[in-house]
Amino acid sequence: MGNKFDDLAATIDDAARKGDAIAQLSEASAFTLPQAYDIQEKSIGLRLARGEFRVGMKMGFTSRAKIIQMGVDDMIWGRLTDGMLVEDGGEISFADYVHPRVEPEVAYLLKEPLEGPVTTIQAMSAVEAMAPALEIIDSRYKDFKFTVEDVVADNASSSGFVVGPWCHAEFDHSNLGMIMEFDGRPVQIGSTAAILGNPARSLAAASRMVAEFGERLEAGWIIMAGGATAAEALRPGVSVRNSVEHLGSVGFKVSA
Ligand code: OOG
Ligand code: MG
Repeated sequence: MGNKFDDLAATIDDAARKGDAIAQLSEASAFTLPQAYDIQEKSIGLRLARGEFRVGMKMGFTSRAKIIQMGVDDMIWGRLTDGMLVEDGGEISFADYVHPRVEPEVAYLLKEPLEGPVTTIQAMSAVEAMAPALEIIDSRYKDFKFTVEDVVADNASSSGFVVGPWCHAEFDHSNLGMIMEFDGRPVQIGSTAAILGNPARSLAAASRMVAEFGERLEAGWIIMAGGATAAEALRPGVSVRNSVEHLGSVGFKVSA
């Protein structure tokens, strides 16, 4: 039945569900970036068909630290569903993942839709609130290595996201210090300034980038601005916390 992209979407969805590493999809036959977003849409479609619903989107490679760590120099985005949401203070099971990593982020909650190219001011006027956040990324590819097309097809490595307390965002949050701790020990220290100089720029970029694929950011959606620092490998038993200046903190635990 399905065409080649349906098959690739099913392969990546299976790998995510089973927590099994697979070879990069493009090794078998190359596809373009627009085709990679098509595979992503189809694989998320399989999650939606199982009853999950769309709750937002995530930006990737919005900081130098992430670009350098992963060797991919293009901003990318992925789709977030309710099935990926991990409760603040909650626990995840290491066995559900392939080789999970975590990175400190901030998240925006939209009160109005955002469509097409917008300025950062326009983007911020659609924001209800912002929050400290953590993203759990888990590439389905062996050794966490990929091309830009492969990582886009793999929903930009999204696996889980944790959002802390929401607060109003009508203040200059372009340079807030952030500390990510493992068991109370700092493992990454950064600033929201690492995210395109101001995470509001990531939100504006999100609106522009999804429009290229016929989407808009919807009211009620959560937008993850992208990792401010390199990601850290998770391990069983670790407690993770991201504290952001003025915003408070968010955390979760990996079960032993
Ligand atoms: C791709 C996802 C990048 C970010 O915040 O930059 C990302 C990856 O690093 O596996 O989520
Ligand atoms: Mg991220």
